Amino acid sequence: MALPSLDHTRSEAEFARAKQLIPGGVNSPARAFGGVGGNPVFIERGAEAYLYDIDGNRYVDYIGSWGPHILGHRHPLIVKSLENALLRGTSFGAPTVQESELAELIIEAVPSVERVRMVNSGTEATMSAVRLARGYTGRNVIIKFAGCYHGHVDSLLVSAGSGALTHGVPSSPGIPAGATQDTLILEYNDIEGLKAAFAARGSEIAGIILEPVVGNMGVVVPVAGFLESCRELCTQHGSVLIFDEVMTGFRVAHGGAQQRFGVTPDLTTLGKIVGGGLPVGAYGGKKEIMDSISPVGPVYQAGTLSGNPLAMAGGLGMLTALKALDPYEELERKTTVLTQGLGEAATKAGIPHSIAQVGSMFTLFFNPEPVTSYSISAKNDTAAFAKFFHAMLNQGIYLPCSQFEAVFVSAAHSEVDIAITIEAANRVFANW
Ligand code: KE4
Repeated sequence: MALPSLDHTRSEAEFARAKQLIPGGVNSPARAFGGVGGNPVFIERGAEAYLYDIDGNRYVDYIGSWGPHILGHRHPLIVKSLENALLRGTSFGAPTVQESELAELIIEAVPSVERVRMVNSGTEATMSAVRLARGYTGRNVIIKFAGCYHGHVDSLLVSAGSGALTHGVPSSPGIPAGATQDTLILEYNDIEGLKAAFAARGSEIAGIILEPVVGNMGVVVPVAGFLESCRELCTQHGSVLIFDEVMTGFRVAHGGAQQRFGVTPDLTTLGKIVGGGLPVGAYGGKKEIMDSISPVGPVYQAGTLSGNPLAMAGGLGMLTALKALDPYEELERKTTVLTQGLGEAATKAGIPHSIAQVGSMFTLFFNPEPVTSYSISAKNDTAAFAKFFHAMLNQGIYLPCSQFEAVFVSAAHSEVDIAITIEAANRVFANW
């Protein structure tokens, strides 16, 4: 049976227009369909578990804005919080009570965070956390792991995942050697390699930054002992352990991956969910370390719209709702039904694959080998993924447009949505 194909006439026209105005027609390369070919669809609106494009097509949305919409689009509590904030104004450049209220909810949810600073993106959060680790320790070397993506920070845009990996530029031009000479790149899940690095240069290492569950190589789960080794080695050598929980924070548990895996970092970076769909990043951790940040200490970081009232309202609506609803058990159950169904469909069709899932984030890899590191993820059959992606899109299923990303399930996805998705995959694989 031939698979359907949706009409994308208006999206194609708008994409042609956008490309005359914006590099690649997008304000973030991850959206450009570079990893799957074809043209992005232009979205008119989102509601609950669905996106509606400008050609009138409806999609079950499994990106959720690349992570933020864990409760689905336009959750009433978030909308109400934003509406109330808008009545008071959009930005003041002065402290507001709402910034303290969001800080309290973050500190309550993530006990390792004793002080927290709001910024405007995950990139700002990781950039600031790395500067803080260096300023606090007086050391320069930062360890990152190949395939992890921490935003487009100069010193971290080396062997990076997500869009950098998708577009084949894990180490971007335009970054002087001086910015990356102190960035030590290791293999994720390689405990012996980590121990060797500390044995050789421990006294120089300001810190480690890692995704405690990787989303940006596709989902990669830490092997037993890996996070614990990062913790122990940082403690032994006086280095700062930074968990980049921009994606995993409030996603894999209310307290993030550090709660789920029981390993406590010195600093945590947050983003995505913490803004409820508005631009919010945050970094926080031990008071002793955070007190090095201006104006208390000498490490400078600032931002005109940091703690912006509308963004705070988005975050307050989201975290208040998550605290009240506690959706995590049901989210994980629904996601497991989906991954089992997708796995059975691929197996029935004899398609080589593996699946990695933590909570409500997962990746269906077109790679039979369990993906535990960048070198393995680099062997993914991206052409097969692209074929799957478009065939699903044309059945109204909107997946991340790259094999090196995570699929996100929200509290708004119904059992019917999950069943529709599994059925669509069976149709795609039956026509493979
Ligand atoms: P932003 O600067 O894009 O808000 O956050 C950067 C970032 C930092 N750390 C982690 C673990 C992240 O996943 C991200 C951003 N994630 C990508 C998607 N995997 C953002 C999508 C995009 O670049 O458009």
